[in-house]
Amino acid sequence: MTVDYPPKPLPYRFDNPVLHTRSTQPETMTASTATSLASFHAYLRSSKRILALVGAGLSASSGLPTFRGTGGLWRNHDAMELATPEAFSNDPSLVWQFYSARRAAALRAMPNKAHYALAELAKCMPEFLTLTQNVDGLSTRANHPTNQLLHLHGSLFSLKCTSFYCDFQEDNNYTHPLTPALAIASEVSAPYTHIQQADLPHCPKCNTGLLRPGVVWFGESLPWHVVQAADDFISSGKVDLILVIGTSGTVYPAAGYVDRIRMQGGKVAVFNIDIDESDSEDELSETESTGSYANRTKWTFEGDAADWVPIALEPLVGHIELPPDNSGERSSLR
Ligand code: BJW
Ligand code: ZN
Repeated sequence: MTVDYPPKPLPYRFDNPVLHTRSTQPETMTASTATSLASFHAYLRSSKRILALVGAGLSASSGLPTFRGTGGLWRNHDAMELATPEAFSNDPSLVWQFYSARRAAALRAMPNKAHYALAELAKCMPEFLTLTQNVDGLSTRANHPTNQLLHLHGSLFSLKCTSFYCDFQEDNNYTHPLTPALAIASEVSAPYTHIQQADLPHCPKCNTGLLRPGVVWFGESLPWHVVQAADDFISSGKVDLILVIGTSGTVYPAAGYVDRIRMQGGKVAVFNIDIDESDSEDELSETESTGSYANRTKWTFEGDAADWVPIALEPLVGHIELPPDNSGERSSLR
């Protein structure tokens, strides 16, 4: 069975109170936020090279849970504890059900306005690159140019053989469920049932190896060519600005890109539903009335990234609307 396109909206999308309780809606912007936005816009217009580091918060308003904090549990298991090679080797049935459920949820989710705003920025600015930690495929479905999008942590829709002797890897596999037995993992509320190893996905090349999701787990190296491409971009000229969108910035090496850009003299803009004190304290006060950004090294935009990112990028990308049939690019899923 394959998932239908356009995907059907999830019943809980957009009305999950957890996703929006702390959102500062841009329409209720304070005067100081408006001034801060003006100075950000001025700096954005002057920026020649921009990097975005994005995390799970980018896809939160598309209905996909984040890893840490509320929503970071899957059937009472900490998502972080399932995202390890040890968890997979101890209980491949449990870990495959976790990933099968996430594949199904990602296929049903729709890109939001922030995915589209970043895709538009890439189209109008060749020296813009998005480093995504997300594995959900939503940036690709928002038609983000693929040569300006690096997947640091792989993809839910890539598969790899676990056999030491086999090099099988498949990208862009959107089949759901991958085996009949994994159909039970489509609904989060379904009771957990153990699946025999023989009924989990197996390698079509060697016919013996168990397949695993093509994502990067803790303790594993990030794909070499992806790290290399990010390094090439950073070392080929000063990056004026890094947009840090919906990430807790706790996982390395991804989180390290922010300091690397700062050390080059680049400025930082943080988009997060939860801006902590350490994020906002080093925002220098500026000549607010003139919107000058000269002394400022950081901007913080507290609220839903899906609201804020399109507003922040508007001077370069124009007004972002969701496409009428917001199922993402079907062609990118084939
Ligand atoms: C919103 C919002 C809304 C909510 N709008 N915002 C240096 C120092 C210390 C440790 C290390 C180090 N270097 C390497 C390590 C070890 C380790 C690591 O970083 N550990 C830390 C936990 C300390 N790193 C690794 O192991 C990495 N490999 C590596 O470095 O290899 C070399 C090496 C090997 C061995 C030893 C040493 C070095 C690999 C890391 C792989 C991470 N993989 C995962 C799972 C991917 C597969 C899957 O999806 O299942 O990637 S873990 C998970 O965390 C996932 C995410 O991509 C990643 C980051 O999470 P993210 O996206 O930031 O999500 P959250 O939930 O943390 O945050 C969401 C944010 O959004 C929050 O801030 C919310 O407030 C916000 N938000 N709603 C805006 N609507
Ligand atoms: Zn194999």
